[in-house]
Amino acid sequence: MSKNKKTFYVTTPIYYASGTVHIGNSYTTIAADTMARFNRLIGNETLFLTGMDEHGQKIEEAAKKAGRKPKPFVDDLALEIKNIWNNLDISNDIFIRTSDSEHIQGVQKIFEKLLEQKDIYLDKYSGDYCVACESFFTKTQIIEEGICPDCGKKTIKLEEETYFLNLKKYSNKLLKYINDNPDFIQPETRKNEVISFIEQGLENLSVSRTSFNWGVPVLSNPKHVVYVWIDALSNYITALGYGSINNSQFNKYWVQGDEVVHIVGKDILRFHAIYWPIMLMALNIPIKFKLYVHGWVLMKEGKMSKSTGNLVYPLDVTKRYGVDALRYYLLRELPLGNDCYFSYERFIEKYNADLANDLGNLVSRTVSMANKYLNGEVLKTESNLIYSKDLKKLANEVVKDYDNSIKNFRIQDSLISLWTLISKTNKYVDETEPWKLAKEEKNKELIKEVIYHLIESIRVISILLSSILPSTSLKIQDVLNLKNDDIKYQNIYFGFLSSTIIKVKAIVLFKRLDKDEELEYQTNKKQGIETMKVKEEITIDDFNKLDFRIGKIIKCEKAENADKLLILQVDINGNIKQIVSSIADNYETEELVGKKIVVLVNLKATKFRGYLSEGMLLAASNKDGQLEVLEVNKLDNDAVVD
Ligand code: ME8
Repeated sequence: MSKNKKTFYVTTPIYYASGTVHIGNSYTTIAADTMARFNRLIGNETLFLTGMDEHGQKIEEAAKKAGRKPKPFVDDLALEIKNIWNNLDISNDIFIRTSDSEHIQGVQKIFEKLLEQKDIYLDKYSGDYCVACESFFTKTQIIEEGICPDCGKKTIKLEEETYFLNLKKYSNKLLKYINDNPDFIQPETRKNEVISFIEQGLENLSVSRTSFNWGVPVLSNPKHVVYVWIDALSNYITALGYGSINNSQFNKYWVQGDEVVHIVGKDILRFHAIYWPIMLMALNIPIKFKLYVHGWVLMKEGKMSKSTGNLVYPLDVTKRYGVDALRYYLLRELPLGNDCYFSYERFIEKYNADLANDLGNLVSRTVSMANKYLNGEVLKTESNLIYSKDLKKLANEVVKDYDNSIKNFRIQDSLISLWTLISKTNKYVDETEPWKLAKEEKNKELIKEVIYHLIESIRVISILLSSILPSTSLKIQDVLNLKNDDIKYQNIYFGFLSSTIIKVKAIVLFKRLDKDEELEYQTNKKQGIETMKVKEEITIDDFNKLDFRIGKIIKCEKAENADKLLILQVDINGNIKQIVSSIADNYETEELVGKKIVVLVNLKATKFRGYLSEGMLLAASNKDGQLEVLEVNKLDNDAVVD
């Protein structure tokens, strides 16, 4: 069968199920999502894998600390993390969990195969182990006795019967592979680190544990569980069906696939650049993948990590500033090969400068000018003005640059390049000064040209934005009323758009933030003080106008034509009032009868779905949609509220 589409398989590391994810881990996932979206956009058959690393001593201990058994503990976390990725617009195709039965079977097959061919053998291990990194250390690697050289936490002494994977046997073959494939590990500095690590001499790796049992049992010797990194690394192929009956995805995306990309942080370089390719060599599977290694998101106190507690959680940021603001910050700030810092101060500065001012302002002023000068109707024109020619030229160059950078995982560079087009387009407005042109009838054609060039540039920008800020891109494309063909990558070249009619009169993509106010909010939040957002102030006279009474519910029934509505008969000191309230999701009818509640009785009567409502009951609700009516327990229904 002939293939006409290139395949692209991209993975994130699978995250430890020891706690929820922070913005550091979110970077890895957002970066992988960006790669996946871009490859889909350019027409590659794309598969995007992420998931959770659920076995091992670290997770067993975390569950124990939470007073729970490991499986329900990781089940809950899996739901939570899937929900977070969903919120961050992560477009993964597969979410693997190492507790999935297909994965477990795959790992067991891998282990037995390596055992059978004697790449794995049984012996004794004695040495240091870091539970936090789930990592063994040889004497030469330990710098300070009892301390993990990677994370600085205490190591434990292990003495166990264990299986070993023969790394030494493959070390020269791996070195040769790395040298023959210069783009296997990127950036270069990481590659050099790996080479020097191998050149110092590899020790064979302990690949099973007997002192706990939360893991994949070794099939032929179940008192051993497979070492968590062997279990975890295998996910990249078990997720494709390796080791199960249906391995068509494995053949398509791996064996015969065109491009396989693993994105990982620098802390897990060794596992991916040494253990994993050696496992593949031993299994006689082509190495196939490229490894992109990124740096860390640091806080001023150091690396953000689950164990130090200096964490920023993604939803805390996105709830206040939007998903695309977080995606933008992380992708824009973390260069390939280096670290970056996160602070709300910098975040707000970048938000205001790049999103609200540059991008937001460009779209909003263009939309309003298109409406004002052309009634929203935009038609293709020639590029007569020198400024128009320049803009067109730059747009086409940026597309090439962007494409080249993102394909090589230089996402920061691709954003920098895209923003040069955004700035240039803003400059184009200043250069052409449409408001001046509009003063004279003779400039009518020029105005048309300027607006067309602005819209066309924004169309190109929106296509490139779709991999990094998917929802902003969609918003722009919707407002510009772009058709399917207008947003295809093959049509990205400047001048493709033939016509459009802008849908709205005005649009604000990113509301400008008041930096001081936001920093105060974040400081208070850190100290546990939530700043209350209150409605417009009222006076005591305003308040006195409201007539609240206590009423006893004497009858309650469901509305016939509206699922959410309940019709209540409320006795207020002998007067019966009918109140219609949308609380049917929260209460059974009989549950409410007899309750004494607070009712606003002087609200103008109105009808809901044909039912007259002569007031309003008071209730409290939370953000999850839970709702509770306010009750009075001691006083009778002749009491007044004041
Ligand atoms: O390592 N900045 O899982 P994990 C940037 N289960 N990236 C960060 C970061 C930070 N502050 N902190 C963590 C594991 N990361 C294993 C992977 S794969 C077969 C098994 C990144 O939850 C980290 O570099 O500790 C890594 O890429 C990812 O989050 C997963 O971290």
